[in-house]
Parts: sequence; C-alpha cells; structure tokens
Amino acid sequence: MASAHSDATAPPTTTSTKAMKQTTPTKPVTPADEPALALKILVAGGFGVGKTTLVGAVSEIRPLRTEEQLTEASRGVDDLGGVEQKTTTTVAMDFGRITIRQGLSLYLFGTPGQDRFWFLWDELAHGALGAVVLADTRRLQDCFPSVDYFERRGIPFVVAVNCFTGARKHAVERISRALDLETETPVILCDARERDSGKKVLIALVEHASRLHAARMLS
Ligand SMILES: Nc1nc2c(ncn2[C@@H]2O[C@H](COP(=O)(O)OP(=O)(O)OP(=O)(O)O)[C@@H](O)[C@H]2O)c(=O)[nH]1
Ligand SMILES: [Mg+2]
Repeated sequence: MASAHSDATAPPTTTSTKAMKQTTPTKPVTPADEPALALKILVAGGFGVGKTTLVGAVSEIRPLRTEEQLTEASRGVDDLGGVEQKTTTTVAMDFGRITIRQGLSLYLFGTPGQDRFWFLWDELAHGALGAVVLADTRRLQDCFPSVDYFERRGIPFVVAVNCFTGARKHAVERISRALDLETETPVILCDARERDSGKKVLIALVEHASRLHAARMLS
C-alpha cells in the first residue's frame, strides 16, 4: 500500500528498522523495533477551507507551515467569504505527522489553496497513498478542482466537510451528489480544529484506500 518516493528533501514514505537490527545484533528485539509503515497523505481543497488548521490540529510534531501574509492586492483575487479573519495563506505546503496506531504513521502534506500554486501539486502528490479533500458547503465549488485532480489520477480520496460555524448543515448524501462522487467515496463531516475529528477523517481515508487497493489487486 505504501509507495516509496525518492525525494531527498521529504521524509521517506516507508521506513524499516531491518538495517539497524543487522548492525546492532546485541540489542534485544522489542515490539518498537517492528518495521514501521509511514504513508504519505495529502490534505487538499480550496482556498481558506482549513487545510493548515487540520494538519496543525492532528500533528504530533510541531507542524511545518509556509504561511505568507495576504496582501490588499490579493483580496480582489482570493475569496475570503466566510473566513474574513484570515490574514495568511499557505504558499508552499504544510507538513505534519500523526501515528494512527503502533507501527502506522501518516505524513501529512497540506497543499496551498490558491490557484497560482497548482504547479506544486504534482510534486506534492508524488507517492501519496491518498488525499483528504476539505470542503466548505458555503463554497462547495471551490473543491471541484481537487476532486477532479484526484479522480483523474486514480488517487483514493475522501471528502471531509469542514463544518464552519454558521454554515448550513447538509446531509452527506446531498454533498456526495452535488460533487458527483462515486458512491463508495466517503463524505465525512468534521471540524478541522479538533484533533479527534481530523483523526477520524484520516482513518476513514486509510480504510478507503486499503479497500480500493485490495479491489484493484483482485481485478
Ligand atoms: N469557525 C471555524 N473557523 C475555521 C475552521 N477551520 C479553519 N478556520 C479558520 O478559517 C481560516 C482558514 O484556515 P486555514 O487553515 O488557514 O485554511 P487553508 O485551507 O490552509 O488556507 P490556504 O492555505 O490559504 O488555502 C483561519 O482563519 C482559521 O482560523 C473551522 O472549522 N471553523
Ligand atoms: Mg493553508
């Protein structure tokens, strides 16, 4: 399920303690020495939907952020409807890590939300197991390009609806239909600020990706 990627600047997507065991034969083998699996996950979606917030909320390490101040000039370009308090935007990526269970960690890569950073996406998506597409029902159309991107490349994804305060609640079936998703693509309501909520989204993604990979291997 994990796919290796050779980018020397980013963490490996798979790690193994095998080499260490060979060079330190006297060290007793403990469960912690079991080969660990690290999977690469993208957190994508439209501008200001809460990608940086989600990566920061779930990460067990201090998240890496590449935020720049939004300028007055950008206000005419970027739709701040619903996130008027927003003062910064991601210009390269967010990075965080979460351990889902012993031996399984996820490396999280948050994408930039502004259209002018599309050129970074192929690099960020390289070797990813799957993606979370964050959506805001007040601006649902903003997540169409992300959905389209992952569908075209056959990258498993879930849609996580970030329930902003004041946003009307919609049934997940309705959101799934509005986005014209495959019926098996999970749609989950979440709060990007809550660790447990974000973790549930990530677990749903790993389970969904596992099912898809198993089905692809059988077909
Ligand atoms: N009320 C509420 N505010 C949120 C929530 N998630 C994020 N915010 C706020 O919404 C704004 C946008 O959050 P970000 O995490 O920066 O969004 P982003 O998707 O990373 O934005 P870009 O990188 O610029 O595309 C910030 O001001 C957050 O404090 C949420 O679930 N509820
Ligand atoms: Mg961001």
